[in-house]
Amino acid sequence: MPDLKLPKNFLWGYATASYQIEGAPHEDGRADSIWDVFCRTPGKIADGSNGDVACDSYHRYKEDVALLKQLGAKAYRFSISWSRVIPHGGRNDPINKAGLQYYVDLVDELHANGIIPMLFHWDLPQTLHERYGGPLNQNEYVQDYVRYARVIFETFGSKVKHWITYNEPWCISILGYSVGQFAPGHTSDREKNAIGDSAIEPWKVVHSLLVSHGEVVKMYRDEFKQKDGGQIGITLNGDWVMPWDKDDPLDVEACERKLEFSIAWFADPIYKGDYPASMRKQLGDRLPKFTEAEHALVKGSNDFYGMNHYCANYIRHKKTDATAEDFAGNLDLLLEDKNGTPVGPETQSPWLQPCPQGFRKLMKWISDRYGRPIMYITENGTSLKGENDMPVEQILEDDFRAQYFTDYISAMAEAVTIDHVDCRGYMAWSLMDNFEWAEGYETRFGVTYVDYNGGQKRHPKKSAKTVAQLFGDMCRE
Ligand code: GBH
Repeated sequence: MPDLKLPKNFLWGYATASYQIEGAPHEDGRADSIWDVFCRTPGKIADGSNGDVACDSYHRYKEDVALLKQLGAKAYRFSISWSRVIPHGGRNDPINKAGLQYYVDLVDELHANGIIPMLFHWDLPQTLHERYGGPLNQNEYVQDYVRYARVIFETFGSKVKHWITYNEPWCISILGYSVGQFAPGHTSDREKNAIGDSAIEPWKVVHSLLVSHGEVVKMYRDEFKQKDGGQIGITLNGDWVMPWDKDDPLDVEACERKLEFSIAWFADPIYKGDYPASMRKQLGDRLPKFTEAEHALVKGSNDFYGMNHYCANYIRHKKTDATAEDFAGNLDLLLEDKNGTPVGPETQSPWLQPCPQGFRKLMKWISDRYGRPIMYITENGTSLKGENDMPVEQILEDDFRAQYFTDYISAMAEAVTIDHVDCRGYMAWSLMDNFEWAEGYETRFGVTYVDYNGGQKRHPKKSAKTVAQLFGDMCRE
């Protein structure tokens, strides 16, 4: 075991997201986001729940900042709810002072700690969705997003040194507009929707997100960066891939294609200036083209790469020529190999099987492909099979999660010390149990147990101690 050292100032901490923790969706002038509406659709959320109360962090943010400090965290990655700040979202809609104040108070409470806000973690103002289809209408959407970002940058100034424009555009696009598992629940891989054409929605949505990311980064660099001294980037999700049959060159190829469809779809335009050739080959004209102006905006638009990472999957090539729909629905993703050997132990999340070495490999893949960018791990964590049904005393002894963090954080430190990946921070998902989207409250991801029926009390689990210990030991100079 090599001596895994990380710099003393390595920024480690925890991540959350607005809709998953805040509650109070209609307090102080906030209007619906697409998630408020989606949760009201029968059958969409496993336990029929929603984010109406969640962890009540809207009222308990002081307690939660105290919790972060108690856990030793140096950084907090949270997200700002667009619907709180500009309830109807649009560039001509009024700013909601009370909603904005919540984040001002939160940031003030965090003061010395690393403050990493995200502008958008899936909760698009419902009005924008109804008005023009949100990101399906690039021209309208980009202008509204830029104005929202301007309001935020003007408010927070130099207090924030790391901004993130988007969380996981893959999920926004594929799960929201193709598979329909997430808000707004479009299923363009199977049906024609009222807005947009069938099977082109996901590719259009991403084009809008990338261009709006580029516009916001340009604005930040032109008008704020110098005086505020901050950095800005986007966060992408991505799991590691292994060939179903390592002796089948087609499976090996499919692995690379899978990474291109899930990561390079965004990172290639940002670091290299265009979508990957494999996507163009397969999607043809469905994949939008960058105009010269868009190209100039998007290429080079990252001060750092935000990486969310959870697991690995076995990948098997399609027998016939795959179509856009196959990839949109992510059907080439398989969890078991031929002998039925799972890639890792089961968790509560059907998509999540731990494979720590995959983390190191993917960090290196990203670092190599994009010229060794500065990276921050902006989410990493696990659920635990059956956790929600265990007695509290057992939940607090979450050895499985503690082991996950030990293995994954070590794998990251290997990527840094051995592979020389320029990763400068790590945020575990999540500070506390919270609303796990379509899985409701049945799946817990926190290092802190939240007693939803017991006055919302927060009880740190064993894994919280493990994470602090790991970084305490490693962050030496
Ligand atoms: C993150 O997304 C989110 O940012 C966070 O809000 C969430 O709570 C956390 O992870 C835990 O889920 O089998 O093709 O449908 C998770 C990343 C990537 C997980 C896509 C689900 C679906 C794969 N997601 N994945 S598929």
